[in-house]
Amino acid sequence: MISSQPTTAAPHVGAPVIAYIGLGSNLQEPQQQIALARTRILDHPEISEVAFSSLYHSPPMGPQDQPDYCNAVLAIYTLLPAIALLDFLQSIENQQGRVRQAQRWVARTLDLDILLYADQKIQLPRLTIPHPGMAERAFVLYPLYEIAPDLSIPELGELSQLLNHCPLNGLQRI
Ligand code: ROI
Repeated sequence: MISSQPTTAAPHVGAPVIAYIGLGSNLQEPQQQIALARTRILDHPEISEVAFSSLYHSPPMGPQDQPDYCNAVLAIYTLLPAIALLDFLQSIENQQGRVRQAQRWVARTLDLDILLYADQKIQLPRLTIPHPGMAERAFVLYPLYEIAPDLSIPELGELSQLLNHCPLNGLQRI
């Protein structure tokens, strides 16, 4: 029998969640890479901007034989599940010429990291949230504090407390 009723349920549409994205670049006009990435992220129909930090200049963490970085943090509202957000951010990294190398911690045109996704803890092969190592990274904590000073981070506690234990390590607001 042919039914006129739809046979599939409407997709579940959840409430938007807030997510924080760390942006970093140290190749090919880093400030422009960051600005372009912000525009591309906000072009997505299921993402809207909550806040964007200043740009920061930071010496490389890790191997020192690479240029200094430009860093920033973007807060968004999104309807995308965390993994779909990750896929989208990686597609932007690829569009902007990111070359994935076997060696870790090398120079890159663009790095987009999901730092926080709502107040969730996520442990998947491709994605760990909160972003591992964020508590030790001045180039993440200070821009994050600029746009969300009252933030409390799952497992890690108050952002303001984390800052107290994180030296600037040469970080400078541009
Ligand atoms: N160092 C700085 N200063 N900023 C970064 O965004 C950054 N990203 C990285 C490593 C190589 C760890 N160092 C960095 O992935």
